Amino acid sequence: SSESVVHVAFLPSAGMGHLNPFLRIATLFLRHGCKVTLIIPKPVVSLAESNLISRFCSSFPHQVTQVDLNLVTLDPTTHNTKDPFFIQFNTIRHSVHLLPSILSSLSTPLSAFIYDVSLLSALLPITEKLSCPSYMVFTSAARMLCFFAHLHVLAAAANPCEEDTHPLPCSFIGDEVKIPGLASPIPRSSVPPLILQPSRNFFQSLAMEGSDKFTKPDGIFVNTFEEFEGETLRALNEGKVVKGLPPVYGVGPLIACEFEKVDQEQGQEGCMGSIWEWLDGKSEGSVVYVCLGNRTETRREQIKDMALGLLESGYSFLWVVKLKMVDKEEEEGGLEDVLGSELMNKVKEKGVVVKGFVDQMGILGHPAVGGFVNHGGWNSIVETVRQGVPILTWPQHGDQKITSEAVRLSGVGVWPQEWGWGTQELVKGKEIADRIKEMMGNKSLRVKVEEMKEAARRAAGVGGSSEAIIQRLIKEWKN
Ligand code: BUP
Repeated sequence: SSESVVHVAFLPSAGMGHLNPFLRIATLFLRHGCKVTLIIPKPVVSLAESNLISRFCSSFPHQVTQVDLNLVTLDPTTHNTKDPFFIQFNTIRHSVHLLPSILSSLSTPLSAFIYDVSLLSALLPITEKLSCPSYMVFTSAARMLCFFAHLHVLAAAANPCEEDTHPLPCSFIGDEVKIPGLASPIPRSSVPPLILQPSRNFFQSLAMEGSDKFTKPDGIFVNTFEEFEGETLRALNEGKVVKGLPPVYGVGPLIACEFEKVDQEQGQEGCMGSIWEWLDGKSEGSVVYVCLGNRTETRREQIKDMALGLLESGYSFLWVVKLKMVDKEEEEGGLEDVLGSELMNKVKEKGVVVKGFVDQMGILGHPAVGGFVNHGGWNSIVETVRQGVPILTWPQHGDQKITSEAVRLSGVGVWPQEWGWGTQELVKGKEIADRIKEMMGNKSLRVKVEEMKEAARRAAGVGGSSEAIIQRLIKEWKN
């Protein structure tokens, strides 16, 4: 009945790039009075994630219930990956048999179940038996969704009578991948390197196993919006990319919520106070913000040229450096060891270097910030668009070239394609300086970015496209 409470359960996977959009979507439902059960696979990989989960739960004490999914222990040799976040995906996939009893013990019946894309094929036997609809969150660009959903079509076309329905993807991806409904094809060089790797790995299996199952959820949430990825969203929703896809809901731009604000005095996040002070002293649009993601460690060989490039650009900079993939392992004093004291002193004169987790949305919203050098992490891209800051993308791995294509196609940033993958090729300081100057000084780019910022503000605002989708779903679930 219309009186009943709408109760939504969320099951995220691992990494801030997955957790952030999840909690932000959950918040959209909370704002409309829904009750939320957050199922957390335990133990959690990074400190940033566990901090965020606690802040989320304590911000909505009456609406959110946290339930633990205690992960099974797997033989480490079975993972087929060394990436701690992928190991977590795999472990969650092997623990989903514990879900039905968790879900059936919830005190109010579920209206909807929302889960992470990395769990799709493992969860199907369970979601098919649920008495409520289930939805998938796709944590990258709509363009990337097209690529994944189309993969199995390519594989089938290349191997019509093949017994093996998951042949090695590299054998059927040619010079470019043409996706029906999209004007520009995806070049082979943009395909995630793990997909093209000749030996079977975890990411490949995940992609191939999931690809033909994108039709199964009752809907797919994506952090994007009409003005940003309109052609792509239309192609998906008009059945051009793959027949039988459920509605693809562009609920973006997803932006940082109140609960994400970190206590400035606390732990590794305590650096924010001095960052605000430093930024406040800089003139409008004069600072380059650099952050190559939360889960990519920058190679030591690249760090030095990065420092040289930033110094040569002449701009002040705020540089978030990651020397370790998982923040719990980050050690003291690492950067000075890499740069040496002379270069380190120059860096300190012109910029601020941070190792911890920063309030990225806040930084992007500070008037002093005039450009963002980013790895192409999709959440970061959308946040940057919302804050109206020009982007220079430097893809490191995974989906980041395809997201960089989306950046370029929408006109909100530059992508020096010749730089290749950051985890494979080194870029010289001079190159970095030139491209930073190009981004910071480009007037027409700034105009485009302003337009997109306005569109993003409307999409996320009262009466915008994002709210309309949430309201429509809540209404559907009540009937
Ligand atoms: Br680092 C960092 N503060 O210091 P992406 C990240 N973030 O708020 P990912 C901070 O984490 P992959 C920091 O705003 C974004 O919402 C950032 O997600 C936030 O990339 C999120 O941008 C990071 O999608 O890599 O997770 O680094 O794309 O490989 O998952």
